[in-house]
Amino acid sequence: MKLKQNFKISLLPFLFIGLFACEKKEIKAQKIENGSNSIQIEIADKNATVETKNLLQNLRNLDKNQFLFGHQDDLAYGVNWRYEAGRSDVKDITGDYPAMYGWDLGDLEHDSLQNLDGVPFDKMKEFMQQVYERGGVNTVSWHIDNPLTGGDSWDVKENSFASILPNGEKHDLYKNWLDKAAIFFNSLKGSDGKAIPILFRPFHELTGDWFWWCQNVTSPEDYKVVWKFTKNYLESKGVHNLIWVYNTADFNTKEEFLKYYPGDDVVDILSFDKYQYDESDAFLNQIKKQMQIMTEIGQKRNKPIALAESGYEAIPDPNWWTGTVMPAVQDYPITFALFWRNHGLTSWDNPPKMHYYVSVQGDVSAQDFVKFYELPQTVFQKEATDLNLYQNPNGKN
Ligand code: BMA
Repeated sequence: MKLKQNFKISLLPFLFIGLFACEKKEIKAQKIENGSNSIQIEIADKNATVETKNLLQNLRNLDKNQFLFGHQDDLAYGVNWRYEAGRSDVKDITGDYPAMYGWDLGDLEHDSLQNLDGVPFDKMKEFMQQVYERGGVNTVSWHIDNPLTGGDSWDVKENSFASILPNGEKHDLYKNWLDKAAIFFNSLKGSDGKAIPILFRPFHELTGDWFWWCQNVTSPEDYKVVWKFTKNYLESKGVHNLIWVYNTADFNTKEEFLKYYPGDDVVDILSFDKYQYDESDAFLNQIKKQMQIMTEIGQKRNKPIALAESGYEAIPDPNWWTGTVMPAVQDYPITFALFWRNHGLTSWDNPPKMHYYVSVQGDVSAQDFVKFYELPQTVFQKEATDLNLYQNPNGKN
């Protein structure tokens, strides 16, 4: 649409916001129309709760041009604050919360009161409840310590993964750790008394070489056995609120992406993680290739796809959100894209540096993040609430 030349400049921003809002509404209306006749998917857990099944189906039904925007630890802390009720770096800058919230269980295995990044587990539960109450989505990863060495997730010792196999020397310890996860998952209840559905992404970034479950120290067979064991074991403990998310780091071919894939019957969503590290085009070129590969696999197997983690530390590029993230994902039907945590100044680097992945006020990328928020493709909390992600897309329940 061509705008009149003499249109009052001061009104232009309002017109644009209005146009975006209309476009957003149109896409949503299409989505709801498509909802009833869209492809049904089978959830991996045959006894999954109704809300968990509904969530998966609603993610599947999301308009292929739209995706949920997610942020790790969003409600717990931001670049310049820690534990202020209701605060969020995303909300500070856009006026809206993310639609998806990432949390990590690292250190739950030791009965620690807080996770590896200092988030108290009781607070995490409260945040997850708040998210569920307003119709947002929670996703969980687990930087689980190395059961063989007692080191952390990054302790890449040979045979660590094999040690948790059903006949392995650390299998009982692993079961003990899963018991704690089961208690945690079973304790997540909304004010309606229903279990809060969680997208669970265990043993993530498996094609990397930095975790004790990665491909350099783990065989595909062992990975698949442990995945299935983990799922069965949690289900045997009454956990039925999980959507199982398969996740890789880099890959170049379909075969590489699927080498450790434990099977269509035990996985609900396909995903990979990808970060930008420098100004070159490498990130954009590679992520598009990977998106294309994952899209084809997802279509063939009828699995929703996602960018489970991404980011560019401290976002030095003023147009990163609309100039790189959107070109990276807009041609592919991803259901969500989650950006990593806004820690702020690190204590573990010398000299300390800024470690955060969503723009804050005053950043060179701040305006662009607001533009990204306003795009019809990006779904934040207000829109997610309207989508009723926990209700039956066909109108029942
Ligand atoms: C990494 C960094 C670490 C953090 C870990 C797990 O990317 O953010 O500081 O401990 O993720 O959350």
